[in-house]
Amino acid sequence: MPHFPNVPVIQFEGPASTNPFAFRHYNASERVGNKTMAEHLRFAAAYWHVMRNGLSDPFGAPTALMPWDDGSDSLANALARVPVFFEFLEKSTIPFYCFHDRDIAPEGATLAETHRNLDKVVDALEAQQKQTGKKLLWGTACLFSHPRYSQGAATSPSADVFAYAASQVKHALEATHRLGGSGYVFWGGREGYATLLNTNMKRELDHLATLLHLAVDHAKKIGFTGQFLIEPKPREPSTHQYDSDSAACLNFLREYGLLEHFKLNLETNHATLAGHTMEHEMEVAMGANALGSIDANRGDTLLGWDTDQFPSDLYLTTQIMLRVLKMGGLTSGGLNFDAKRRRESHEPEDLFHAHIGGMDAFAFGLKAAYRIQQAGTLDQFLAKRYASYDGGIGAKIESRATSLDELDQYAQSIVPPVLPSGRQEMLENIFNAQIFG
Ligand code: XUL
Ligand code: CO
Repeated sequence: MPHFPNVPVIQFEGPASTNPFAFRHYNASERVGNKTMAEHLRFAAAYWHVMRNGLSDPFGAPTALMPWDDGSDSLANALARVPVFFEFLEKSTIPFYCFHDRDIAPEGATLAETHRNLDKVVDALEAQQKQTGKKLLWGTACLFSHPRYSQGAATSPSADVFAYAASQVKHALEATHRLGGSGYVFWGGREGYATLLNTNMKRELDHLATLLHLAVDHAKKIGFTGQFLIEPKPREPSTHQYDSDSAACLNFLREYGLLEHFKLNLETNHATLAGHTMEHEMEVAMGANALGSIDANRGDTLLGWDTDQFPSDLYLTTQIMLRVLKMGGLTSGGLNFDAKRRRESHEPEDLFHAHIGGMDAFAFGLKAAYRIQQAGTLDQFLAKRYASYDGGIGAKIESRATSLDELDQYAQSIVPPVLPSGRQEMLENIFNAQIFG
């Protein structure tokens, strides 16, 4: 019996379609350059939002209607959710998914029972993957919901809590490996502090690095060759989170000898919480060859928290896809809809409207970004703007083959520099012209 009886498998009908259950831009097999849209975009659905997010907020109860869910935390209920999720993946045509261990399987009375619960649900996921061809983009461990993690997981002041977190990571990593996941994510929602009065920051950072090293070691041991990822976010739920933005994460990875093992999973709303644009965060990660994957959502400029809204801003999706194209594609990463419906959009079919909108917004962004790349005007402008470094004194500066003495002499010998315009508005017009199509 279908769980979304009124929803068909979503098809591409083109920009003129008025069917709310159709794509206007996302046409999986359509080629953009040398790849299909499906290959470029690698969409993933988040198990936690699709199956577990009741849409409560700090002031109100859950509103989401989930007729398939008995509301209990039983293993049977967890197993019953699995086919519902795969029906959602089939009908939305989303090829990948992501999960936290605790989204898919409940805590047991003991840690051993918790791990057994996970194994049973992983059996069910494995069977569904085989049947449907859907794939796991990445797995992760939820090290932030349970009260034992209220003071941190890897950064807890308690070594026993660290051991609990490590045990969870071991099993979540093994589950990810079994399901053929392309990656494994660490997001440290509680890896930070509320006050420095009770915090030994240096020790906590050392411990966080230790957990990541242990995970890398264990991956080698079990033969998991997927990509490890860190997901930056500056705050919420902690007042200050150590993995606050791309630059902070890169510095941390470098300092602890982890950069060769990790890339970043960048989330749009986390970038804005950090006071950056998503484009900025992407540029920082790309500069270190460390952009691994994307959690595709957006924030709300009127609200200062993580609203996790579905991406619908075409300017933003174009900016993101321009950089994905520039780096040559997402390789093992994807565009994971770490996004939830508004609390008012509580009916099951809203799950589809939300994902259709996000997929179309990114397909549009891909096409616009490709037009911008093909036109080459922005790249040419950039190349010309920095051309003084291509030869002469500029090339010496770039290769550090000069000295302050030489530059002093040089500067005194030339006509004082006159700068051409930065042409921001003209460049914005060029960008917009390609968005108009
Ligand atoms: C929370 C968030 C997480 C991570 C995975 O803001 O983004 O869902 O993506 O733990
Ligand atoms: Co996320």
